[in-house]
Amino acid sequence: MDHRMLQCMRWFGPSDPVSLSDIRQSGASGIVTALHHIPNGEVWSKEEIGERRRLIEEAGLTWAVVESIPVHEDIKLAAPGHERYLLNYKESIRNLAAEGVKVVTYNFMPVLDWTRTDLAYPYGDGSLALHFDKAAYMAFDLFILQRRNAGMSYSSAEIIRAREMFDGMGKAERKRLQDTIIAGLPGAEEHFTLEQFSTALDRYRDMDSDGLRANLIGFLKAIIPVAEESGVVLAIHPDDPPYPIFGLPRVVSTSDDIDQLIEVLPSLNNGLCFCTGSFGVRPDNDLPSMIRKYSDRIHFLHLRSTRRDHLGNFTEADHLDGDVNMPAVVQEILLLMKAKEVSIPMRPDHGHQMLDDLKKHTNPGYSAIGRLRGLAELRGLELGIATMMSL
Ligand code: DNO
Repeated sequence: MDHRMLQCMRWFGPSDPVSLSDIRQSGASGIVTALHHIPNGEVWSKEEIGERRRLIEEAGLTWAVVESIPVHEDIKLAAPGHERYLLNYKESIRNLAAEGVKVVTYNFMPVLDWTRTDLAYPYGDGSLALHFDKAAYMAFDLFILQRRNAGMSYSSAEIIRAREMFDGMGKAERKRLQDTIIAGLPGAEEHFTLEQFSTALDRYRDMDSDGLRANLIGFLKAIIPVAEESGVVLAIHPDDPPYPIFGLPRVVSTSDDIDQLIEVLPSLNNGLCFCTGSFGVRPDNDLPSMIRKYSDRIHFLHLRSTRRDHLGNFTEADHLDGDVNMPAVVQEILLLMKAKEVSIPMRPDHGHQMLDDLKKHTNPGYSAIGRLRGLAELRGLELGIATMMSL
């Protein structure tokens, strides 16, 4: 029997400008979605889950993966009273399992989900890409947010670069940068004003990565047994970008980070969302060997590539271009799916805003055509490799 990736697309729910029928035409059969309208920390009821599942199935698709049940900040901080949110999380998992949805993605990044500084970066071929400019990020941190002790996070050469960047920006550009960083990207359930953002960061003032890791382990110790009982696998999404920002601790950026989580909780329900775009920003993450190493706990795949430079900047590249060696990645995935006789859900992560979508209002990174291109390329790559290797 052939073991191919289960082709999925992310859908943000009924208000997504890309409809389920659009997704059906991309050739994907699985939907990746979340109940974004339920406030962070509250229970996802069986009724709400069932209603969403039916909507997806009526469109001829299946709800393959939850991305994400957000983890309440109080859990990440192990703040007094956070047990209530753990109970709610467990109940949401049981309810999802009862409705047949069994792969749950989440992340453990403090305060912000993924972060970029530019959502419309000219890619050079007429399309627009998502981009992270380290100097712009530092300019925001040092001169707009004016975070206390921010200067200690950077070298003097970096501070000079940030100053030049800041001085070269007009008022509107500064505002756009601020909104891009703290006003919330698709899937991030939080958005902040400058003041709220400072307050949110402040709560982590005394927490280092060991402290955050201990809280993640506390979360997993509470949730994994429930996942095991209900047949649900958890898939943690890596930090994006995979290095500390705003002085916040980071605990899911490298292979070493993952090893530490597995050591304490070896259960295979304690799994990964293997995001090649996030891990791939670090040259010390060897993606094919990580896929081999974690082969039995990769429950979900985000395939995307970035082009990085030595200054810490990165641009989201075409799916088969950039620094990620996608053929090597897909080959490893095919080998592992064959060996384990599984079919892992995959979505083309992000895509450029291109063609007709340039005229439309789209969710940054989640316009239809760019992702359709990504999916088509990845599907072809997979079929080509599988055929050549008789897999
Ligand atoms: C960005 C996404 C993230 C991801 C969450 C998972 O496009 O990869 O928003 O969904 O971090 O919890």
